[in-house]
Amino acid sequence: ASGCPFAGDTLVIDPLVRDLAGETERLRAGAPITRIELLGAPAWTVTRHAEARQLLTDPRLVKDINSWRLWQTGEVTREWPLIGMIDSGRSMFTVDGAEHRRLRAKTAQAVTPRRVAELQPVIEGITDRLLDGLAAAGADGPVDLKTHFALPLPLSVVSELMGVDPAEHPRLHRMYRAFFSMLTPQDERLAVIEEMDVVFTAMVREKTARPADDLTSALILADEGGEPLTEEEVVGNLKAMVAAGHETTIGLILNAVRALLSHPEQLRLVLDGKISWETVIEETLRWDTPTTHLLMRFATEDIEIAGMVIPKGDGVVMSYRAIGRDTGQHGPEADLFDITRPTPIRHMTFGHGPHICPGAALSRLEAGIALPRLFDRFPGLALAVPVEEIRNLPVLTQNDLESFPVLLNS
Ligand code: HEM
Ligand code: PLO
Repeated sequence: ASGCPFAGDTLVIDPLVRDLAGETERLRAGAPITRIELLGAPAWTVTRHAEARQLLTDPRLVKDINSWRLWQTGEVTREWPLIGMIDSGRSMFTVDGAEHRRLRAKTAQAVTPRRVAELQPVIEGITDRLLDGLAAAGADGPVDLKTHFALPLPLSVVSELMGVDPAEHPRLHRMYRAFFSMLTPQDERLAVIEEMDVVFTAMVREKTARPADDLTSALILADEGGEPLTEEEVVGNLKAMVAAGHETTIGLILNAVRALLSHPEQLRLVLDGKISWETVIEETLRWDTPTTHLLMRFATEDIEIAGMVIPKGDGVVMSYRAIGRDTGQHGPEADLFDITRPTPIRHMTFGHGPHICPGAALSRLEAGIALPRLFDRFPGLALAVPVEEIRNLPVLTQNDLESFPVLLNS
């Protein structure tokens, strides 16, 4: 009631994301491993680079929800609003060890930097088509860069990769919006989760009947050492790829545009060719991470770290936003956006260890095409509202902007 987000030493994470900057500051000011509360569920969060690096390769931390004490005791159930982030079916996102390698191998091979480079002409084509649409929509005034550019681009690219019919895009977008928003009533969210399973299972069955030249068909046909993936596993991987491909790269593109438009002297350096787009992308990834909090891992034993103990059965979150601004890793100016920083940018925004993001090369390629083409086409691009008015959606785990009004020819 006092408005103080701390209850004892527990930082209560605001599901409505009303003050992301303040929350990140409080996490950075706290211990490397901090006690948090996620919609009533207590957990730990990791806020520093070194500790995250260590824990992300610790086999005593696992993704299987059955290792969570609060799940075993029934204190957390399917009624908990964040349940879909954890109890999402069998896929590379929810298993560990040898099973994880089996589930992930085929996907990982398909998205190596070399393989995704083959998508370059496809991404360029999608980008240019979207820029035409953006120009038309923004001819006479402000236009939403999210709706017309940052959102459809990654969804179209991941759909091309996985073989998802573009006719499904409006429906997929509606489902993800409801899935991620913490304002969605839980019965509706559970219905949407069910609907996603129906939609993606139908897609997998269609590809099983008529394999095509896409990664979903390759996953169906894969023979992982004599043990092909089950239908549930293919559906799980497809769900993970589409959700992750759609939900994160939007943030990378919008956050880069936001950072540049609110640091015009740095934008100048980029447009004059003095600093590369690659540097812009890496600094954006570090400073304004698409993933705020990654849920969740569970301790299968007591784990001693940073002078404390994570008890067996407890849940552990990775607060990638705070991790990206760790002064221990990035220096005293870690909370400044600075593409001229003297030290190399070694961030952990794609994770680390066995679950490290398989889509990293793809999202870098997308942003590396989208950003220069956007500024090439609209050199006078400007925010249509003061930067403080660009707000986050009520999405606890993702750094998800409500909208992004711009003027194309200011
Ligand atoms: C996992 C970040 C784009 C697919 C992850 C993780 C992070 C991440 C932090 C989890 C690390 C952990 O376990 O703690 C990002 C960011 C992106 C991005 C910041 C864009 C800027 C993509 C794209 C795809 C993708 C484009 C698909 C095409 C996945 C999948 C996983 C994953 C399938 C689960 C991997 C596993 O658990 O083995 N990503 N990602 N991501 N990402 Fe990405
Ligand atoms: C989204 C709901 C799907 O049905 C299952 C799923 C798998 C992968 C998850 C994704 C969900 C949410 C967004 C995640 C993605 C992996 C990477 C991505 C967490 C739970 C990030 C980093 O935001």
